[in-house]
Amino acid sequence: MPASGWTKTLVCFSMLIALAALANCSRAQFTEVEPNDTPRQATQITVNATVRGVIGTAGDTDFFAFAIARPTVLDIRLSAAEGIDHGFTIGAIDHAGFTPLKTVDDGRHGAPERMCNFHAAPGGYVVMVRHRDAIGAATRGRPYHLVIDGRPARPNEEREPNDAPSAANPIVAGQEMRGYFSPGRNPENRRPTAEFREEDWYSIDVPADGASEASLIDITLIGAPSINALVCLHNRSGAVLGCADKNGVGGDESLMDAPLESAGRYYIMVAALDNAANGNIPYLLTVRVRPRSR
Ligand SMILES: [Ca+2]
Ligand SMILES: [Ca+2]
Ligand SMILES: [Ca+2]
Ligand SMILES: [Ca+2]
Repeated sequence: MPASGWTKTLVCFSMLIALAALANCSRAQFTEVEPNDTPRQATQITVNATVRGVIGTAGDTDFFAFAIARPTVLDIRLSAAEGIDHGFTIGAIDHAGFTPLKTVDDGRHGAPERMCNFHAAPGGYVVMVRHRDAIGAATRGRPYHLVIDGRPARPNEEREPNDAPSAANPIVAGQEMRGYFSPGRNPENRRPTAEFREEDWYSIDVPADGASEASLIDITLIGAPSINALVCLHNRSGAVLGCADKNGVGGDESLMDAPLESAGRYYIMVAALDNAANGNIPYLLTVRVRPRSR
């Protein structure tokens, strides 16, 4: 091959390497700085970053802080650390201190953790990585990677955390709402009938209808692969008016022709059975309200 041909080949090869490097380096790279054992000591990072940390001692906790300038949906992934049962908590931080907002701890020893759609308003945030049980000398020094990606919020998608009626996402009749079964369990849910169940709560306001004193509601949930979904309708005081759980893993659910007692606020709760998670494919929730025919 003539010299110019070699030159072109080298240039092309260099460009390919540069493109590959660019793809690998699209996230900022950080390494934890110990001591980072309290929110005030947190290692400063950014969104769209990979952070390398180490579970260094039996009681090690690692805090990472970042700022959000505009509403952002965070996809937070914690890699497996061999032999270690770890998890993370994301919370807000301001002059008043650290306020935990969501804890993710689905897997046990050697399992990764993920929450795909934490909705962050502008402000300061901290992610805390810690392990569930005291680690021995054999597992000290095991590294992990924390990856935090951000994207703009889309219309008609759930806003986590939405784990109780008081944090329900408003839903409008006829609109299709997109949500995720992610994470698979909620360690903060201590209700005896649903202990550790990760729940997504939605609220709908049914207006008074001059032509009809009561209405019917139809709820349809297009499920997600690997998930056995459950959907329930609650009234304003929390009583269950009905649930749909007719189909198994990957199936859809629907609650049709459910009579509403009166105008006012109602709640819809979506959950996965068996603490299963799917952070890749969303479910789709649609609610319709219509007058009861006389
Ligand atoms: Ca630490
Ligand atoms: Ca875990
Ligand atoms: Ca969810
Ligand atoms: Ca939720």
